[in-house]
Amino acid sequence: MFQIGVLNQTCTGGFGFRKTCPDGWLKRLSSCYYFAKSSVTWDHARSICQSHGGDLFVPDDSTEQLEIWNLSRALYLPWIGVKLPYANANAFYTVHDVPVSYSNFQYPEPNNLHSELCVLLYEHINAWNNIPCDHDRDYICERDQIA
Ligand SMILES: [Ca+2]
Ligand SMILES: [Ca+2]
Repeated sequence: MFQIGVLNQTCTGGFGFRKTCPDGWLKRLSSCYYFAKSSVTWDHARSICQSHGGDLFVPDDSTEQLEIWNLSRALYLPWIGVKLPYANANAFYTVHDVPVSYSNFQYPEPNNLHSELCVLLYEHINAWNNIPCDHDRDYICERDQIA
């Protein structure tokens, strides 16, 4: 049930040295991204990304954050691969099981750390919000480019 993304791109490879992305994925920076207009829970979104060779999108720095946020604004509050490991934990973790090295919350977020464990992108500002993981939202996947 991988749904058609809001963005599409024909990836042109063929020169050997040039890395590319699978159909439907957008090549940007050093990754491939999939913008999914599909309202699902955080866990469900993650499993879909994983089943297609990636994981939920992890913004690693302000450059990646801004670029992908700008491209995602047709989505509804998309999930990203950042989560509190348990209620009231003292750090958010990426889906790669490391504490985030880059964070983009803006005051008063992150709030409600006992019940809002999963993170998404706002549409109207370039910032993160944490909300309950069982809400249905769109999502963004990220995967490695293909050699
Ligand atoms: Ca990334
Ligand atoms: Ca929040």
